[in-house]
Amino acid sequence: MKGSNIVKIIVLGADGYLGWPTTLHLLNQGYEVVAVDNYFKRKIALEANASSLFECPDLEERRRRLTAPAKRRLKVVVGDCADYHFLSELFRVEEGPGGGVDAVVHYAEQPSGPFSMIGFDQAHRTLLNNLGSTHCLIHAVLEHAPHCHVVKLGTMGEYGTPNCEIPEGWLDFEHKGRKERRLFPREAGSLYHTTKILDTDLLHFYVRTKDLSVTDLMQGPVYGTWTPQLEESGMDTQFFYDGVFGTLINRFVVQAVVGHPLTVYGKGQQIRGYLNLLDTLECVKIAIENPAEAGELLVRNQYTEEFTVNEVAERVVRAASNLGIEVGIASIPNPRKEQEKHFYRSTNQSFLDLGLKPHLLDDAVIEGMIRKVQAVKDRIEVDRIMPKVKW
Ligand code: USQ
Repeated sequence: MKGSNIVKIIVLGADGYLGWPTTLHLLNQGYEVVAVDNYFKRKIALEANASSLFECPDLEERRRRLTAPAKRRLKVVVGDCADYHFLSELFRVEEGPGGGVDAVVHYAEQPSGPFSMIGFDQAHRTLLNNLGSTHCLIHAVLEHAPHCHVVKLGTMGEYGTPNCEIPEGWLDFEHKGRKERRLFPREAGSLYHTTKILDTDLLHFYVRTKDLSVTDLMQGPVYGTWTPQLEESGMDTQFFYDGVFGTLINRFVVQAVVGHPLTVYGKGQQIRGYLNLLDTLECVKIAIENPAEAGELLVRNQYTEEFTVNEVAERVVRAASNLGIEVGIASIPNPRKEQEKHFYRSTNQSFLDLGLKPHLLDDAVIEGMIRKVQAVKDRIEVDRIMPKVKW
């Protein structure tokens, strides 16, 4: 369904760092939202001796604390998206006779590269959960809501770091005198990132054979703690800083607050495309409101700025210093197998063309994050900072 006709959106993985702010953002836009989660991430975080820096009640409690009208338009369902009977029943009920599910946002995946590389058990659960939830979703949509637009969170890490420019999903090429268009070759750096490649292939197969409508979002590492709706609700989103679930900028901010030298892995010349949490929410909304056609796989690159790890470290050091915190930078042996010095060029033109106004990583943004983290400094467990998973 196009643009303003959209009414009901299901968010899978609504308990997470992105899922809850996305839910609030969509409610704020006037949509009805069905927020689904089985708290898998909370469970595996505990296994990995990690937990959110900010206290976060579960989804049912967060819904209870919301005020109308958002509360009225939010339904919370607890269940496992890799369980077909659960997901199929959810779509059957929500599709109902009176109104359909217009879009589903699929975040219900194990999101950590390091977790997926701990050992067989973690790798296998990542594979089963991520591919399982995507496969169940595809069939639940086909069975009960075939018109429903699937907005799937992928990762820029699917592309890896090729020695040529990364397009938005598709590569037009000529081989032995004939022209063809295929998905850009992908090569990931962890088992988790590889499951995202496999997800894309699975979705593409059902796009070709069953006319599924899919937008695959190639997202870079996200940073940030603040959205207007989080502030208004008086509740934070989950925020990790440990070596397994924490991502670069969020980790560096926490490290600065406790005066831990910023953990640059290896040479620190690894380049990634980063984005503010605020821009994730806006990109997902734009993707929902500009859906793929039936039988189309739309791929959009979702980041706003490219940095080396060293550049991020220097910015965090500077912002911390503005607040009177002096912190150093430590280059530590890279726990990951990844290219540390490489060519990197990509494009995020499709979201810019659709009106995205990026929130860039300036001193004020980092300072705001530092202040927010300072308020819960006592909760930071310093022994969670150094990376312990190696591959
Ligand atoms: N890095 C450091 N020091 C640290 C942490 C990370 O130098 O303390 C480096 C890493 O080696 C890597 C870069 O920073 O080169 C980014 O690492 P990250 O941990 O922030 O991001 P990554 O493991 O790639 O995964 C995160 C999310 C994942 C998402 C992905 C987008 O956990 O869910 O898919 O970002 S992307 O990186 O574009 O694939």
